[in-house]
Amino acid sequence: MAAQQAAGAPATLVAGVPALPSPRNGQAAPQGLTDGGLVDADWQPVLAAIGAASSVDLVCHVLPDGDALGSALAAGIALRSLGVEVRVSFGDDPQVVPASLGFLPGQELLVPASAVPDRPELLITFDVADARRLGLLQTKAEAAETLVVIDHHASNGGFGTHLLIDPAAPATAVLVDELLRRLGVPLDAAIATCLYTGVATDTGSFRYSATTPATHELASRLLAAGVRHDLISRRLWDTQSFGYLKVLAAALDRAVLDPEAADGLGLVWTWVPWADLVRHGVLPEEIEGLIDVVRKASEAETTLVLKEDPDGSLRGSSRAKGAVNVAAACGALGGGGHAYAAGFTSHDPVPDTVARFRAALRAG
Ligand SMILES: [Mn+2]
Repeated sequence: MAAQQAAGAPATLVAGVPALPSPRNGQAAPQGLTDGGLVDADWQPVLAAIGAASSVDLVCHVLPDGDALGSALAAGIALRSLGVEVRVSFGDDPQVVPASLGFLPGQELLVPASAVPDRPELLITFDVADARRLGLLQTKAEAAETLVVIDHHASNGGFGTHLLIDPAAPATAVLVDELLRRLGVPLDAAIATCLYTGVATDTGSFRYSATTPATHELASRLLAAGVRHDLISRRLWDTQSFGYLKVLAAALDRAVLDPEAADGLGLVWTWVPWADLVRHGVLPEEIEGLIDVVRKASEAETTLVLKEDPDGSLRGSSRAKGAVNVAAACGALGGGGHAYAAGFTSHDPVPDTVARFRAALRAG
């Protein structure tokens, strides 16, 4: 769900929530199949490309969350079952699967970015809103003969040869479910675990507004396929190191409430210095959910958490509750994402970054 952009991102590439490059052809969605509006004509060339490929590379964004990695692994397990040679990868070095996602099946398919061919025959990206979010794999993806983009970020400007982008979908995993249905691959417990992790992650356990009856219908099918939703939930949301609690405590102590930001709707913000992570032995991916505590403040429509990286740059994550579009504000700072969850990278000091974010909120 986090949508931080690659370091050094120019401010012009992602501008708010642009119109999509027409993946829908103006036709109605098949009733009950998906949350959104992709139609047969969107899927057909992708199914044909998969059918014709001798190997497929499945890639998600750097610092993967449950939707990104769950989607890529689900597709990997499914394509493997069809006898397709598959590699799953993401462009971090070192490539580290977050501890909270350690239970995901299919990780034997993971290869380092260096093992992805320089010019892949068919490469599919999952949950990647912007080619720069491919990290080390950006160049290889852009050199692919066929580059399929499967995503649900409204800010996705479309960077592939085939776009399966549906901003109405609550998770990329929902689109992968549709892909597998069209490929004729039945849900098994392993695939369902990956997809459930994606949907549960991006809907905040089916709480966020993008959750629809179709989302619950999918959850029903996933549970019927053997998903242990109780264990997944505990791993995703209810398991943290003691060090994390100390980092959280410091971040909450540092939090500032600005009731006048965003047209008087209020902003709560805080930051996490890299030194806090070092001191308490906490990895950067462990604090991705910290914002969910900060954003509970009833006085604030908007939440901003700045997380310092070792090089001093700040990864900004922002959330809104419905009245403010943080994708637009983060877009103004060179990032992007969803209206209610977006991010950016800043190379300015904390006070300057907060001031720029505040100004972007005010500009709407
Ligand atoms: Mn997602």
